[in-house]
Amino acid sequence: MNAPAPSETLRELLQGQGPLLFLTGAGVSAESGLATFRGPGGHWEGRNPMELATPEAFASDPLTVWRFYAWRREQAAAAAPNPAHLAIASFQRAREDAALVTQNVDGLHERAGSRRVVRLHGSLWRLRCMRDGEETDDTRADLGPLPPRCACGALLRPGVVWFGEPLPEDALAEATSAARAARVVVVAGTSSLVYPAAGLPRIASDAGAFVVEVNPEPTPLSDLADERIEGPAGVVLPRLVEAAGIPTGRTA
Ligand code: BJW
Repeated sequence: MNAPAPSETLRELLQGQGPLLFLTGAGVSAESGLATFRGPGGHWEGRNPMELATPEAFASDPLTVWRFYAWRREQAAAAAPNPAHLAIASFQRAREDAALVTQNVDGLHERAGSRRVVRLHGSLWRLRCMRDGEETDDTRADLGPLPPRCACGALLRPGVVWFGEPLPEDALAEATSAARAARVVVVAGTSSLVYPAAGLPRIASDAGAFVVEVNPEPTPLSDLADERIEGPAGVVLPRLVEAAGIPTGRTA
């Protein structure tokens, strides 16, 4: 797949020192076979995921919402990290000052080897008790009868952030400070429609960062971006990492 090469300005910035921020969305996992939210194939049993990813949907029909998330867990467990995830992990290994903020809940960045992942929208692999809010890790392939229940008898819910819910305070604070500090921000695979995540590149840009958008399609961020690289993240991100002089382990 063809994609434009990074500009000379961007190559120099990538080779230089100074904090860099990757901000990722569902498009980064598309080449692992996971559907994006707003793209083709995003519907589940004919339903729009945006109608299921709400506290209201869960309150009125926890079983259906849980069936959707059990399916998402299965899909994510069966998927493997792709060259985009691996490239970011290589960059972070080589450069201590590279931050990764993701809206994804699939765990593929972690499985690619990224050790420092700021998760803005939670994780498919965390469960939260509806009675006391306590969260636990749970990577079981089979959750048993749905909807799952806590040992205390209360309903469990997925440990993700739905529309209208606040983002985890510490993650949002960390992401905002990484945006303010960044010299370069690489925004990959997000429609840049969902706030507050979509506001981070503006914060970075206002603080002087060079903003790069990696996406086959234009988004509301495109006009603000200093550089747009139209192409799939799995092709473009390894090239950016190579442009920085960091080996990605790729042979082609
Ligand atoms: C490729 C590719 C390839 C394809 N390579 N690219 C300010 C203004 C307006 C509204 C708001 C605002 N502030 C807050 C709001 C409200 C709301 C919001 O943003 N609404 C907008 C939609 C208008 N935000 C919220 O409600 C947030 N909460 C909040 O603000 O709380 C405030 C509060 C404070 C105090 C008390 C109470 C409240 C919460 C947002 C939660 C979002 N949750 C979801 C579900 C997570 C769980 C789950 O996964 O099921 O997060 S919704 C969904 O959208 C998911 C995603 O993380 C998120 C973003 O989607 P993403 O990743 O961008 O995916 P897509 O599908 O949209 O785009 C994919 C892109 O990839 C496309 O561009 C493709 O072209 C591209 N692509 N293949 C590279 N190979």
